[in-house]
Amino acid sequence: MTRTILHLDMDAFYAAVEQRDRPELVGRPVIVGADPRGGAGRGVVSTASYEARRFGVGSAMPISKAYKLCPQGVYLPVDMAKYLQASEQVMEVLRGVTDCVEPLSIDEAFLDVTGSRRLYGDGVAVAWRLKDGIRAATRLTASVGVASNKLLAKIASDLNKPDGLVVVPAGGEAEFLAPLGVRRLWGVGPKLEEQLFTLGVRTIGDLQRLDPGRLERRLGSHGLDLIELAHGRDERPVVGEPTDARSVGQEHTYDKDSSDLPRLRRTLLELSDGVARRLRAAGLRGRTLTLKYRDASFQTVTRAETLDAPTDSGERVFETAWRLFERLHDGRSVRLLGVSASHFEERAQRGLFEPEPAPADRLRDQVAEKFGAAALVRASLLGRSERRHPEALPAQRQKRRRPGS
Ligand code: TTP
Ligand code: MG
Repeated sequence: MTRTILHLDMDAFYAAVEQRDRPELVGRPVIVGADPRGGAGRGVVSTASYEARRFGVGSAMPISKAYKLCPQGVYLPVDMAKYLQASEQVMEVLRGVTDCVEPLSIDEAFLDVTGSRRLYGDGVAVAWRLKDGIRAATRLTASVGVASNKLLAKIASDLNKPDGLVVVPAGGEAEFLAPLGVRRLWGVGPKLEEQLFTLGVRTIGDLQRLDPGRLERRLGSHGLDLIELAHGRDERPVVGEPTDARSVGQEHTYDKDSSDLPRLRRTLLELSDGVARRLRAAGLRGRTLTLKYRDASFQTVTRAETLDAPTDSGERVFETAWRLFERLHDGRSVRLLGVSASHFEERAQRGLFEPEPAPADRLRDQVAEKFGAAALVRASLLGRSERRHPEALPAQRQKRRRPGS
């Protein structure tokens, strides 16, 4: 079956984040990297906005040279924490359409969306979904290439930057590549490009027409690989991130940092329920529960507690998460909360005298299975008006009985 591979790359990433956060910089040449010190600065350019690129400024250029080309530019230091946060949000959007996401750097990734077609439509539909999702989450633009393999997807994403979307029709790979320069191909740097020039090869089309034997004599087996690529043949798989089988977790990033205690508590309740539901679905119980807490200054702390008996109960997970939270929280604004469970035991090992899942948990699973997780919301997660109509609640929260109390 033809695969559908996407390559997504953010536009002028560091500079775009800076322009987003300082609207007065929109439309101006912005250069992120070292301090130019009036032309005497050391270090190199990390990236330049598209406005600055018109002056010839680009990544990896000495900052002194950039200053010569564009003295009127706005020069900014690298603010890594900010770019990492945006990167994390982008990758979260990508993981929303498939588990098969292979990040290549802070601002780009491959996705294999072959299996997402039924849910989200063809590659183009998924590409739009990602671009829109990224814009909504980060107010940044991304360029996407859609193709049948990695080589073509990556070339395509670069062809219509910024805010591009380029599709390579399946079966049209060689034709698509033919007019492009050989430097576009994987592994062709300035040296190899020079060697190919001496053979009269400038475009990928020239390479397609070259006698393979001749190229093999010149470049060895690498020559044959090159011809494969020139025809648009590339079987490399997208290597998804290993799903961490050692823990089951869920986290939530607030759109706006929050110090609203009832809201933070509701989030923890929701996360705890989600984690417990996933444990039960996998037939696992976790002995260690971990809380992840990130404040507005991007400081992240995790705190864990090991229980005397492993659990898959939403109540237990929440009790523990809340206890850990109360010990940490001092009224700061919170950016992200996460709950995870680890140190698993399989449910089959449930001891003779250990309790079955609480009836409320069992009912929650049945409803979630039938209507989706969102159908089932705890009373304390609902707003007032909803609470006045309890018939809308498929399951009522059971009064908590603490063991031993
Ligand atoms: P790129 O994706 O190569 O560049 P870009 O996103 O700035 O611009 P575009 O993709 O639209 O052409 O790199 C992503 C970020 O990585 C970039 O914003 C800054 C950083 N970077 C460096 O710090 N040094 C470098 O030499 C390069 C190439 C990138
Ligand atoms: Mg980029």
